[in-house]
Amino acid sequence: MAKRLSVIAAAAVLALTLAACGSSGSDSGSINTAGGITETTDTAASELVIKASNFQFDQEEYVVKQGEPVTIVLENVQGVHGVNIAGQIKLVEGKPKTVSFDKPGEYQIACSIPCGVGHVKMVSKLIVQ
Ligand SMILES: [Cu+2]
Repeated sequence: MAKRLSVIAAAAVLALTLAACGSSGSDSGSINTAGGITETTDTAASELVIKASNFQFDQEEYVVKQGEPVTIVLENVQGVHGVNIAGQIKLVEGKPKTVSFDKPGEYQIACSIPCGVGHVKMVSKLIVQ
């Protein structure tokens, strides 16, 4: 009986998870995230290319302008890495994201894919001016 109940519970959790996924995949317009980063579909955006290798990003600091849409592109020069900006924007190679930053400040860029022994050292800074 206990086993049967846990199967039902697992099915319920799965159903909830799938429902949540289905409702969050909006690609049109802007999505406001909690910390002042807005995801946008603006086609006039400039490009910020972040190159990743084992185990670092190609710059310690990347600078963008407040309020200007920028398409963040990840290029894996060596290894397989991902980009996580302050836990708010995550992207991988081949799937750039266009965002704008609502206010000046600094955000941490970290690797989002456990890539090996140097993974935790893969940290850079994004400065919004
Ligand atoms: Cu990595």
